Amino acid sequence: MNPIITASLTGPAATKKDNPAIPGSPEEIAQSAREAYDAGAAVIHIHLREDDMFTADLGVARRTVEAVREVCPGIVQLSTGGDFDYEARMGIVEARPAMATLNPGTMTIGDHEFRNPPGQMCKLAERMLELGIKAEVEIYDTGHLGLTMDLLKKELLVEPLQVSFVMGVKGGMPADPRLLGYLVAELPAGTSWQVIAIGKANLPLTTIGLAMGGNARTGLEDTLMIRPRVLADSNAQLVEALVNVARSQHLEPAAVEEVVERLHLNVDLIG
Ligand code: KMH
Ligand code: ZN
Repeated sequence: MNPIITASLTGPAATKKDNPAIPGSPEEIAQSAREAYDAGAAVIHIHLREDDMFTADLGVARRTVEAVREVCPGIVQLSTGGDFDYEARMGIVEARPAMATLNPGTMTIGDHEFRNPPGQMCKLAERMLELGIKAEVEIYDTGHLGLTMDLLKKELLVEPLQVSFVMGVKGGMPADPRLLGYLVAELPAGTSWQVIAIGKANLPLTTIGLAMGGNARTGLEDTLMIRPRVLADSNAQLVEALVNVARSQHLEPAAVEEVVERLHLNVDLIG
């Protein structure tokens, strides 16, 4: 099956000081989204930015979704993660992206607490269902799989599941490919999955994920470097490198229409 390529344009942590190519406003995000789409990404994963600052402001979310849709046919996926209170994070989905992330477990990330209280997380899942927004579940550790299955049993998630295995975040599971055998085998049949590997693990782990039949993600959220000690000069450059890895395995990036069909996305929320 053709892999779904996601471009993670901004992220919750790095700024232009870390890599000047990180987009810092809705307009820059839209431009970078278009370039990443042209390089082969079908899904555009976005953490909001305004004036180079992180934000969970709903107005900015709306402007970002609109700006991206204007110039880029890719599928907008807004992050509901980041270091904001949970209410603000929940509010982001009111901008009605076609997809949004859902983080099922509270954990330590680096030196901060990433709070995803079960009650509020269920409310967010419920609201996303009401709005017809497809959830991408972010699994940072093996225990998050069980929490995901609980959401499925409660009918707060619908199949096919869209899942990311986040590897290499301090506080989550390591970027160790041995874990993937277990994780993938535990997924319900028909689940669409990818590896999100952070830092220098990005290229090797996404390569392994592709070889195992997964989708793949890259972007300045996941790695600032195109190769050791060399900053990536754009999100598109990272996507292009990943697409080359896919093509070396005789895999072509899935087109937007195919992703819409495979993930049962709400066509009213596609730009
Ligand atoms: N930042 C990544 C480690 C989200 O945005 O909700 C995981 C991620 C999840 O992208
Ligand atoms: Zn993210």
